[in-house]
Amino acid sequence: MQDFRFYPQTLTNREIEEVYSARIPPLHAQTSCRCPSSHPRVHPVVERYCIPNGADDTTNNRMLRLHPHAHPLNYINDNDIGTAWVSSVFSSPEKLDQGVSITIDLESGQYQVFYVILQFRSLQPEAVRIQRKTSSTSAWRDWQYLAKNCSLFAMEENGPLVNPDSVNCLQFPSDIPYTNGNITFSMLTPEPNLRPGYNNFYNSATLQEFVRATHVRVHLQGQYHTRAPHVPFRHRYYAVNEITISGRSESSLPVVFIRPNYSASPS
Ligand SMILES: [Ca+2]
Repeated sequence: MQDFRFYPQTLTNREIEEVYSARIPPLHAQTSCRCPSSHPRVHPVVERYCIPNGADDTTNNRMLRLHPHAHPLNYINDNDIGTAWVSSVFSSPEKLDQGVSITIDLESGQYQVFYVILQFRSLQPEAVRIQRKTSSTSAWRDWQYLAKNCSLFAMEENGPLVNPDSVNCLQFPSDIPYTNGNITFSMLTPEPNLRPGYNNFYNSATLQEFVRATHVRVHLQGQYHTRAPHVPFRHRYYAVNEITISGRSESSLPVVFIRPNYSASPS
């Protein structure tokens, strides 16, 4: 005999899983979903679009989830280079010098991180400070400084890396593009100085400790070009297409792209 039950309404996939497994699946909150009832499904690959139920991924019958001029923070990590987070416009060069911090929670615990890549749509900041935490309760530790003039941080340009966990300030190249530039911090090979022990990673406990992180914080300060006279203040904002953090958990060998949680202050 089968045990048949009838319900006046269709159960959702989530409810079916709860009934059969007695387990509540983890909830993934999407505060900016807003897919219309005609296109109720978030596109599985390009999350900025909604598509009808039953439609193939390749359908042209799709709608933007948000207004085309919306630039929410989750666009900074939606794996879509066509979307960007945009900060508010800074009212003065002084406010721009104070900058903005983007905090990244790697969520699933501690990772060995090998790259942090920032892809900008706007004019680039003149100074970037990258920090890490190795647990939710530990203090922030400096990881890398990058700047047009490292004197801003009272550091020398491209200073030597004496130890595997030394921190220096990398000077930005002179040919910074107006748009679509990117900043890459490579933990092991921060050119032009290679990190001591980079080619002997598994035998350097200090270096293995140096790449560990549960949280990453990126502080952007100042901006190229907008200090010049007659530049309209409305150009004083940051727009970031993607922040990519590449690393791996210590129990798994392949390098993965981490999909973390972000927050920004001030936005
Ligand atoms: Ca994006």
